[in-house]
Amino acid sequence: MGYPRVVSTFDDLIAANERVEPRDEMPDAYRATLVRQIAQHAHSEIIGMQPEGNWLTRAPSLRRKAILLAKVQDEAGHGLYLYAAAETLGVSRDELLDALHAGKQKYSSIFNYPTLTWADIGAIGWLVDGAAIVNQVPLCRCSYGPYARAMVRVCKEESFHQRQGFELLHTLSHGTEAQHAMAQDAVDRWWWPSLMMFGPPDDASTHTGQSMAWGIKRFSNDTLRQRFVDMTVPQAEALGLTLPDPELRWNEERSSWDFGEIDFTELFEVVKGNGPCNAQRLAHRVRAHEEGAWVREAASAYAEKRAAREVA
Ligand code: FAQ
Repeated sequence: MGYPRVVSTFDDLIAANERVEPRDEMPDAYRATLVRQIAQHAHSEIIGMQPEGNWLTRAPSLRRKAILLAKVQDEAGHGLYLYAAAETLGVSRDELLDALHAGKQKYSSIFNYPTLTWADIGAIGWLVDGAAIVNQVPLCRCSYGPYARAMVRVCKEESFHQRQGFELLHTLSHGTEAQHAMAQDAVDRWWWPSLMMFGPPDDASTHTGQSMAWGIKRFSNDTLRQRFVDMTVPQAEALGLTLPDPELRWNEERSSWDFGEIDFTELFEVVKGNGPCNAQRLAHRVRAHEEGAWVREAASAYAEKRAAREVA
């Protein structure tokens, strides 16, 4: 930071709402919580390339293909910023990837659903990136410096992604009857899983209390979920699409939208590995990693050669 800090112990930094930096002392549990959350977040970004990657070769125009390619590349970049942020906590990228591949670390439930039609690409941009923004904007103020700074850039790119999803769905929704139906079907399938991205309800969330006390999370899962619903309902109207919840109602008293009950057993099943695509996503990820071994070896050999040349 550009100014000298007047407080230095971990508790002082948290109480003063200052950033904790990699060389600061921090409790083991704080470090472990951050590694868990940042690793899960990084894994989500790279596993999240698969559902959309599925449509790269079948995008309906060159313009749409170029946009989708750029978006999928952005997700890879987000993964890299996040692995780099996790590495400042003393874990290596190899360790984190091994944990993902062995099923010991999680990634977001949302990426275990299939992308059945082109409209799913719009629904992911609009709903999944929309939910990601609501969840991640407060993380730009997370107490851990490297995570917070990574989030600033990620959020800028996510907001671009969300708008491309909205624009894609808007085009379909105002196209032919079949295109409108395809857009509606995608929204019907992605709405509830998007609400589940925010995690279990507050009374079943294991980490929220401690994470909020440490300034890692700034809002609870339910607060952010409600914020997402409030933001999305008017957008659905602008799109000319219906959200698949007959209980959605404006609540004057709360100045918020009431919504129907979420089937959290589905979230817990998907998180346990029983979603529609869990096995496929992980197997693909492991295969891609193994097939990329030669690239990592070549990059290391090149780096060694350059370092030796510099010494000489
Ligand atoms: N999926 O006590 P809590 C993206 C787990 S956006 C899987 O409430 P916490 C962009 C949780 O880990 C998606 N697991 O946990 C993109 C914990 O398990 P553990 C990624 C879930 O951490 C768009 C247990 O349940 N975003 O990638 C989920 O306080 C398009 C108890 O839950 C982030 O990761 C779930 N949905 O709150 C990319 C954001 N929910 O570890 C490509 C950062 C909960 O004890 C294409 N993460 N669990 O075994 C967070 O904000 C938090 O970690 C929450 C969960 C809010 C996700």
